[in-house]
Formats: sequence, C-alpha cells, structure tokens
Amino acid sequence: MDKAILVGLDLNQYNMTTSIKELIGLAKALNIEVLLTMTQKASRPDGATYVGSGKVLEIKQAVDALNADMVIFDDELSPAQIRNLEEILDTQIIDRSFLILSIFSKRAKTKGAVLEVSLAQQKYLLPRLIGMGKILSRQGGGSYNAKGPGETKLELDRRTIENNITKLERQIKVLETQRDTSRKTRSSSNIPLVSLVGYTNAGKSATLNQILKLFEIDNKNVFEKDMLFATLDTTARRITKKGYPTFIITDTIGFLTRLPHEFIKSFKSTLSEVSNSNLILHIVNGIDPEKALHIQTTLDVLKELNADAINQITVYTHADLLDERAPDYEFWISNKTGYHIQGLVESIYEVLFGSMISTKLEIPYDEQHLIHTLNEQTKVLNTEYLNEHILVSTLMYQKQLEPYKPYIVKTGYSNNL
Ligand SMILES: Nc1nc2c(ncn2[C@@H]2O[C@H](COP(=O)(O)OP(=O)(O)OP(=O)(O)O)[C@@H](O)[C@H]2O)c(=O)[nH]1
Ligand SMILES: [Mg+2]
Repeated sequence: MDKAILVGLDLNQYNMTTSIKELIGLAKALNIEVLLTMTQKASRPDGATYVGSGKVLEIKQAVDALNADMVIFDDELSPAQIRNLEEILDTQIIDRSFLILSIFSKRAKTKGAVLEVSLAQQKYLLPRLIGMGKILSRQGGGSYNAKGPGETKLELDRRTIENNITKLERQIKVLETQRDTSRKTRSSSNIPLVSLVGYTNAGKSATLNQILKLFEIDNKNVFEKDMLFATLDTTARRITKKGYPTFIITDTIGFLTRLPHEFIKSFKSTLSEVSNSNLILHIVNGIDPEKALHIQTTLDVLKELNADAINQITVYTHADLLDERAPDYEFWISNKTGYHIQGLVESIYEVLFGSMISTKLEIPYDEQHLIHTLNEQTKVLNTEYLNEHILVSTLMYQKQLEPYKPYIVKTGYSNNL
C-alpha cells in the first residue's frame, strides 16, 4: 500500500477541511494510506512550488520522517510546479486532477469508460510531459501511477500522445454513433428517459436499486458502495410493470467539485444520455453538511452539458438518518428502508406522462391489437365485447391517451392511483 502526505493550500475559496476530507476519500479509492495532512493559508499559490518555500521544507521533513511514497496536492498543479516540487522533495508529486484520473484509469471497465479515461489522461499529460516525465518513468513505488487503463504503460513521447489522442477521439466517435443509433431507436419508440445525476456517493445507484426492487426487477441491480466514484459508466434499465407505461432510467458517474477540465470533456459521450433525458432526478445526500456545494456543483455540470433546462426533481437521500421529520417542501427518500420510493415513482410517472385520468374507449374490432397494449400499459377496469366494437374502461396517464383519441367516449380526472 502506498503511503502519502496530503497538502492543501487555503486560498479562502472553499472549505479546506471538507476539501481535504474529500481528498482523503479520493486517496482511499486508490488504496493509498494517508499518513498526514498539511495545510497553509495564502492569498495566492507560489508560482514555482505552489506552497511557500518554508512549507516545502516542512513537507520535506515530514516525507523523510514518515517515509512517504508520495505527496498529493489538493489542486491542479502546473507542469513547472510538479517538476520543482519533485526535485526538492525527491518523491512522487500527484495533484488532485491526476488522482481523479488515476481512480478512473484503474477502475474503468467498459469500453466507453476505458476510452474516455484514456483520452482524459492523455490530454492531461500532454502539456505536463516535462514535469511528469520523471514521475511516470520511475520504477517501483506507486507503479499504478505509470499505468494507463488496462495496465498498459503510459507512453511519454509527445508524438505518441498526440497520435493516441487522435486515435481515441476516433474510437469514441464510433461508439457515439452506436449510442446515437440506439438512442434514435428508443426515441422513435417514444420511451421516455429518466437520468439519475448528482454528486459522487449521493446515493444514485442505491436509488436505482430501490426502484428496481419496487418493480420486482431481479438480477438487474447496479453496483453501490460507500466510496467516491463507485459508478464509472452509464447503465440503463427499462422499467416495466403491468398496467403502467414503460420508461428507461439511467445511472451514471457522479460529479465532484473542481473536476479536471479534461474530465468533463472526455466524458461528454457517457454523459450525453443526461442531456437527452426527459427528466433528471438530482440525487443529493440530504444529511451531508456540504450538500449546498454538492447541489451547486451538479447544477454547474448540468449547465455545461446543456441539460439545465430539462425537468428536474431534487431528491434527498438518507431520510432514515435524519434526526427530525423530513420537511414536507423537500422530496426525501431512504434507500435503506425504502421510504417514499413509491412516491418518487409516482412523481416520475406524473412528470413523464401527466396526471391519471379515467377513460372509456370504443375500440373497433379491426384495431383489436390495441386491447393488448391497453392491458399491458394501463389499468383496465372493464372490457365488454359488443356487436360493433369493444368497450374498454381504463385508467391511464394523460400522455398515454394519444393513440386512442379517435375512440374516446368519455374521459375524466381520477385520483384513483
Ligand atoms: N442509510 C442510507 N444509506 C444510503 C442511502 N442512499 C445511499 N446510501 C448508501 O450510500 C452509499 C453510496 O451510495 P451509491 O448509491 O453507491 O452512491 P452514488 O451516488 O451512486 O455514488 P457514485 O457512483 O460513487 O457517484 C452506499 O453505501 C449506499 O448504500 C440512504 O437513503 N440511506
Ligand atoms: Mg453510483
């Protein structure tokens, strides 16, 4: 296990304590043991060494005394800063961006995620070749550091990196075209799409699993775990239940404050599902003291993805851990007890399909196939096979009514869910 010292520079721009806590979480996600955290207050970073020269010496003493394998900085460092720090401290220097990219690189599994993280890594490396050269070519300790996805060694040559970027962009484009095709098939079938988005570790995957449980959809659970970036790809699940219209729900990677710039750009393809959805469930860990920051971060990323105009429901998780009753004006659920999951699903139906109405239809015998769809996707109360037509009384959501418009005898609102 690699051992690290974490360093933060408090520029009075964000809460240092929570930022360092998050950095510890990121280090943990890479199996790095944190020996010590050190912070310094300053009005701006030092151009050459990020922290002041006195602090650099302090860090050096700590590195030597504790035998640290690396120093991790809670910010993105410039190539020169990396080079200088490495020379003085004589150990691996890792910045926040590289740490995040390394987590993704180590854990990416699906083809899309592997390509996207490789691209982000190569783009991050390109301007830093001089600074990172020594680190990446270092033998032994922290060897994950010199690895790309799939444990291939990262190349350090500028030309190779430029070629890689072109190649990766091409491969991602091919995947994008495939995604587009499946999206077109889906949108032509008119099945609406719901996306779970939010800060990492907020409970997105857990919410999806609770919804699957409610619908008794077995063996389709997604990975959920108390760790940063547990989910690294987009997973779609089709939600069907007799008597209800179908929708698709997708779980995707979580967001984090100050994500590396290369990251969002590279993951645009994975995240493109979000901008194509009909409803966004913005999942927030309701008991996290930093939830306001988490909400803002998510809103910022949604804007960057051009998804900020899409219908949104903000859903607070961890209601089971609330000391008092959940406030009525917010939407709270518990993925532990299942509290309010039913209510969440009802809200999803309502946003996607409108309110529930009761309707009487006269379906002609030559349109008999509609009876099957009605039975599958609406709550049929009564079916009578009369001489001229089939008379059906049913409950359905407003937007489901479209194909049956010519056959309506009567409609009315219904609270009878
Ligand atoms: N007690 C409690 N635990 C929850 C609740 N929702 C999620 N969790 C737990 O919180 C942890 C994180 O949940 P995930 O669903 O993996 O979080 P995520 O948003 O998918 O996170 P990433 O995939 O890392 O972005 C898991 O251990 C969940 O079991 C909840 O309502 N109550
Ligand atoms: Mg997840």
